[in-house]
Amino acid sequence: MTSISAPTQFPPGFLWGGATAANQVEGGYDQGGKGLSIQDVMPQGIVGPRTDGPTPENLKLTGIDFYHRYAEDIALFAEMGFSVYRFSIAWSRIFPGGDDAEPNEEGLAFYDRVLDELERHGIEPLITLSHYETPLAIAEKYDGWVSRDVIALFERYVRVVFARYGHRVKYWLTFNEINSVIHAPFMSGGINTPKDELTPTDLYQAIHHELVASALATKIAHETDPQIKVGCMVLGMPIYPLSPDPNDLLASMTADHANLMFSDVHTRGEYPGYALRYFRENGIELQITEQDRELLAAHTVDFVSFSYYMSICETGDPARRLAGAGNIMGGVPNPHLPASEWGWQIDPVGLRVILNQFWDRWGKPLFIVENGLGARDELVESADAVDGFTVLDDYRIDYLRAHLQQVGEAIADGVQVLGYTSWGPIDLVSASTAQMSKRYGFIYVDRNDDGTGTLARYRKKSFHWYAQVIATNGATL
Ligand code: BGP
Repeated sequence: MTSISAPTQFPPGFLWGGATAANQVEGGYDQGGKGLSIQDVMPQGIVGPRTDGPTPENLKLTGIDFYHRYAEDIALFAEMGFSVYRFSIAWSRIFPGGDDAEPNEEGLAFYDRVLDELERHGIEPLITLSHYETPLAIAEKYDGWVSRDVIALFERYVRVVFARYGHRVKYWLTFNEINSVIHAPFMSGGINTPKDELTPTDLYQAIHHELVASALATKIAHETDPQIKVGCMVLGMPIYPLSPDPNDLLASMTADHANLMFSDVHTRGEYPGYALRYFRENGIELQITEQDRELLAAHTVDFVSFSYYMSICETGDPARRLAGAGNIMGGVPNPHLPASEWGWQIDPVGLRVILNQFWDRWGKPLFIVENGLGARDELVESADAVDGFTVLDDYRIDYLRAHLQQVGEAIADGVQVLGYTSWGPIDLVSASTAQMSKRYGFIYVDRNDDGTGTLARYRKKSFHWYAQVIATNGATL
């Protein structure tokens, strides 16, 4: 008999680690035969306009030089005891022009080396096929996912990737935060048409193409090896009603539907009724073929993964619907929660809530593949530190501990959670601001917003804390 007050146990084999994206760490934007990706023309992140070509102030062009320092960085992850590392393959390293007839061998060889290094340290890879880094040529020639042709181009890429790595990588994600395309069509969907000129039909047609491509990738993965597990990846964020007014609840439910639709299709294989109603009432007429329907129905995902940073509120009262500062998803600020410097409201309990909701709704294993606190860090000299310098980031430890405790609570609620990869275990270039100063890492990287810095790595206080959490499988939380 187990005691009711027994401390939460993370299950044996729970995967602990961290997550990055190629465009935010690799650099080497023009090396190894890589073509340009949309990130190479986004020097100001999602807030600013794109440029015609790469410009020197774009920090992503050089990133944190993971392209050359991957072995050193993976060794540091291993030192923390990572059992999983989530990273993305830059599509434009494999198909530099987007629609090339043949893949770029140098690009493929780079990820062979990364996988070799992970294998040496016994770290399980978790690969994102597309993390906000559509080849620029696909954005410019095809308007990104608006064009049905992009499904075939993605298929070409995915077939090459599974043929090459499918035998050694068990966990895969298709599109990073697929639902974010609603808010950031260029970054998320490679859609070149400016957001305010994009018709709702084109936007949802692009979404439909991504959903079909995701099902196709799942099919190819399972054909490659039935042991492979494929997950969808959504930006997870509880949307609370601002008050008990039923109209606020209705507004939050409706806003939530816009996000839930993506995993509903991924897990159930068809569009839910509320989505069909939304299409009807907004004059959205989608081209959906019989083959599309069959693919969606037959190739649902094995698990659902999501990022979790914050929650927001919604209200049915337009006068109270203010924009959330620095929050790409909009919404109304919650008066009960503190916020990070960038306006992201900190809500550990919301993570337990969303884990329960997702588990109840889909009954699929869940994987938290991003979570963390973006903060400004100060590197200080320390005689005790192995590197001579460190960051005393108790604020980050507090944030992560509070969130992980809620993961433990959700596990105690009966939710099946496969693992947890914190976002940016090593400082990297921020997606929203395109700067270095919004840091998430356990490892500090000496690089500044103006591009200066030695790129040297330093263990922060949180590095040792996370190592301890992993070593005890969460018992020290
Ligand atoms: C998610 C993205 C990541 C990452 C993270 C933190 O939306 O999947 O790529 O960057 O958010 O965001 P930011 O870097 O803007 O703080």
